[in-house]
Amino acid sequence: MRIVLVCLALIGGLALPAPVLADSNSEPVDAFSLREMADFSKQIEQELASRGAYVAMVFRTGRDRSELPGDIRYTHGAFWVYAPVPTLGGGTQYGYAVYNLYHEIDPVTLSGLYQDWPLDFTRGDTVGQVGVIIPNREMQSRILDVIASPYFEALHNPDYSLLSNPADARFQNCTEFMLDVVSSAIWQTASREQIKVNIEAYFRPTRVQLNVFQRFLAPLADARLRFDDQREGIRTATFASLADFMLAFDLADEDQIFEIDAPYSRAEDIVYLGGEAAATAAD
Ligand SMILES: [Ca+2]
Repeated sequence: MRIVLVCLALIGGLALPAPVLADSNSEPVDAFSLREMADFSKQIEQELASRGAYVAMVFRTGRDRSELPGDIRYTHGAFWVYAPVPTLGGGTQYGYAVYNLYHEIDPVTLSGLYQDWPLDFTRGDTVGQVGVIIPNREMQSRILDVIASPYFEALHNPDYSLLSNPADARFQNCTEFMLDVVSSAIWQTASREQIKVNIEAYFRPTRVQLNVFQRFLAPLADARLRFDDQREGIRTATFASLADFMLAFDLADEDQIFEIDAPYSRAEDIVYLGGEAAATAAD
């Protein structure tokens, strides 16, 4: 989730504090016209519906990828849930509601859970591309149960860090929250302590390289970068590491992990799986 967006600017250039844009918060970026973004949100909904998805994990980037470290492609992720949606005429129709963890604007080191809509999601996209993981039927059902239960809020830790370590309970970001929800669905527990133990054992995080200088300066430039929870190197959860995890444990099929391009997409044509996975596998 936008986890990685702002950090990238810091990590890549690190010369200047980056302006806080479109990461894991609810502020729109509006990089494209409202019509284009509305059409793209519909395109995503139609693709999910055509695949019969009741629950999908969708990712966007609020920053240009050249500003993101390594192979990180997305800065925000959220659950899209197929549900009855109120219409202006007072009726209902089926569509997707989006369940997000967003960091607050002030202070940026705290987060909240917010439900909004597909257009809010695409208004935070700067590239015209989203990443999607559609869990298998059993996992969709289990994730839906967690979202609809008190577990969902119990799994939220409002202490926010952009590059939170997914195996450490101290901080959380949007992607880690999604991993925690998936973990709760797998192991049928709301105990964050137990979930962190299991993530340490079974989840291979994405490694982010920062030199000593960057590691010292980055938190001064961006309060959302907190490294107290990191030990050797920096580990975080990303679209790619979540996708690898879902595949490795048969929680999603390979053809249900994909990207969707808007007609106006600026995304480079590269294969997303493999880079982070390979780097992760190498350690
Ligand atoms: Ca954490």
